Amino acid sequence: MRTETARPLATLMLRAVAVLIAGLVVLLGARDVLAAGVTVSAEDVSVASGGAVGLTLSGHSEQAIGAFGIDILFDEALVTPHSCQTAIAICNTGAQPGLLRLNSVSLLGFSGDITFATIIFEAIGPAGSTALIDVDVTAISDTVGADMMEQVSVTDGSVMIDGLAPPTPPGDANCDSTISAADSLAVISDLAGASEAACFGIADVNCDGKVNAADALTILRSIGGLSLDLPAGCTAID
Ligand SMILES: [Ca+2]
Ligand SMILES: [Ca+2]
Repeated sequence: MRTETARPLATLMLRAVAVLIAGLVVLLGARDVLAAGVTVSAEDVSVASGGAVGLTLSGHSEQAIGAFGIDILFDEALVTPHSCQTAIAICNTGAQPGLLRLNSVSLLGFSGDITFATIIFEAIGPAGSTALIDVDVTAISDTVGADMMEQVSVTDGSVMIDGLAPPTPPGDANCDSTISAADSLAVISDLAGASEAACFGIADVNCDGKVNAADALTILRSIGGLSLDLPAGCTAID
């Protein structure tokens, strides 16, 4: 009889240990998921020397992000930021040489798939060089201010400079390597939905973070040699 009682007891104990181990595995797994809870990734893009290219910084977070600071470091001898398009942050393209700074705060927060910013870089380095785009999350918290740094996983990006295609300077909305009235028309036509401008993304020539009719006007005024009202750090197109 003692043996028959001891066997079910041993079985119960084994089952309890198995449940405990399973629980630990689930907990450890949950911690790993939490550890990779926020992703911030820069693209790898390529552009001809002398041209401009949009590089998007995007990511994902299940938990709402209430505030963040992101530094983007790059070799200023190879690339220079022309403008920065973002709907959720203040973007300073001229924080320091080789440094672009994004800062944001939101009471409601950002979650799900997030586009932090699209930066228009001009490739000023020689063909064959590659500029590392170093992403550094300097601060991040949830909507009540709790730190989320331990959840962040960052992927750096790069701008590969090649000589394969003719360069497309900022404002060259139709990608024909020259700035002309055709670019102004291309922007307006795209906005109206009449035809798509192949390089619409690099047409934010007044550096206000969006491409609209004001950019079409700025292109025309630039061509005509007329005065421009550009914010500090926004270089006029040639
Ligand atoms: Ca053009
Ligand atoms: Ca603009």
